[in-house]
Amino acid sequence: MVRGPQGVSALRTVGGLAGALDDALRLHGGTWIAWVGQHVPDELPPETTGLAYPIRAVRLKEREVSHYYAGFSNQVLWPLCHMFPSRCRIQQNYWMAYRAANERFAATVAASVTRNDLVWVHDFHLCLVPGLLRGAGVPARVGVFWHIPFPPPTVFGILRWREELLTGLLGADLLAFQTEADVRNFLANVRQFLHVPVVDDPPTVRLAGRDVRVTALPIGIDYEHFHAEATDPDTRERAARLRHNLGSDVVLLGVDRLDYTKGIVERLRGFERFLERQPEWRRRVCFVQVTVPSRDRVPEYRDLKRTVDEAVGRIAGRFTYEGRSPLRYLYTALPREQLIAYYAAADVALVTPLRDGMNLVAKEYVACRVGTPGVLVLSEFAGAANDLREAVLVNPYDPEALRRRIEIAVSMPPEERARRMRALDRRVATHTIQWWTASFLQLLENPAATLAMTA
Ligand code: GDG
Repeated sequence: MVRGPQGVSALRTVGGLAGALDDALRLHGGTWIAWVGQHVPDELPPETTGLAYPIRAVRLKEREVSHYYAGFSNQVLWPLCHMFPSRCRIQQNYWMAYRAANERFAATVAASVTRNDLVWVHDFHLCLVPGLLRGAGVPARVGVFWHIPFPPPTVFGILRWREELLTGLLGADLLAFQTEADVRNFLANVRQFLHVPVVDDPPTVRLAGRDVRVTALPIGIDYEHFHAEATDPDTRERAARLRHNLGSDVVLLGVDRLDYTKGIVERLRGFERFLERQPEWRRRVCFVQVTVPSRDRVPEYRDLKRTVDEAVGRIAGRFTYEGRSPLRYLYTALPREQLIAYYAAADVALVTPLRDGMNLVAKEYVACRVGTPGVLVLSEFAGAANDLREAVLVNPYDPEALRRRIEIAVSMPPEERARRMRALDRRVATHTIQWWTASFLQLLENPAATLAMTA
């Protein structure tokens, strides 16, 4: 939220988490309880923000935000869950701030809900909230969705607060993860560190007096929106203009928040290797990498920006020929309609994170490309790879594998592109954001329910 001369207004954060919550609230109604910055009133009705639902603000001081959000959330849980334990900055003061912030969130929720409400707790920033709500005797049902990967006990276990975090999560009635592998990892942690009984089918944690249902629920996208936008004549025209301006036969695209988990540096190395080894493609391809600024409070993200800038400069310097570079780098958040025009313009999407809970960019690209089949090159380590098996899968840690997959993608015959894209499209069109939100709410209301395949 930002306060301007006209009052408070909402700025949309770019990223999978905020987008998913926004969609869920628009579809089903409710109140978003959130930290929304300083100097904002406690209650923000839709008329003041332009959003479709009210916001109830949780107040956190600047220092609390820096230790709780930039500290414990982004420099401990984020790297740990993405399997980068050596990037964790494990500090007691971060943990204290995390606990205090979770208490503030829980107190605001407790003051807001009644018996028939459903409380949807979102992500790794709020692990302790379900346990706090249960401890306070809050009568509503509580579900957690965990957007990022959940690591195995060998990795999660390095945290000295592992028992508190797991116990906090188990305050919920429902815990949903992106993939079956995340569910298995979570249950293995519960077995190993809490020594409570766990049932595998359906995955359930048996606590004294109650069960917690644990499930995989892969997040989807608003398929109809992306599909309709991508086929709209204005978008097609914009995409044609982009292609013309890029001036190449084949357009490759990468779209990510600036984050070390997204494998941007590794992807650039793979592309550089492709240009080195395949000189015949140098003047025929253009790789557009869109990178959205992210978490610039965290020093490591500032360092990453420098490393990416250097790689971009090196590749452009080595391979620009007669004023045309095979690499275009955009460090910005594009308006949604422009992003869709890029999806529509790209023959190949390079979605190669080192680790990702799901990755919505992969699904958005598919929804935009079924009419004019493109090729999705997808990391084996993205949650999306579980579902999107017809993509060209790649190990993003291996530059030679990246080079080879780029070569396969740019030379793929049209019939094979179309066959793969049709299969991918069916999967993305089935497990949409509407299916995901409805399934989550259905399971939260009735944990014994079985999921329908479509919303
Ligand atoms: C987290 C998890 C999980 C990107 N650039 C622009 C832009 N975007 C939008 C995309 C997409 C979203 O941001 C990115 O979502 P991802 O899933 O790719 O990645 P994270 O932000 O890391 O999301 C992830 C997700 O939560 C959901 O559960 O899939 O694993 O890490 O929607 O379209 N949007 C606009 N301009 C851009 O330049 N407007």
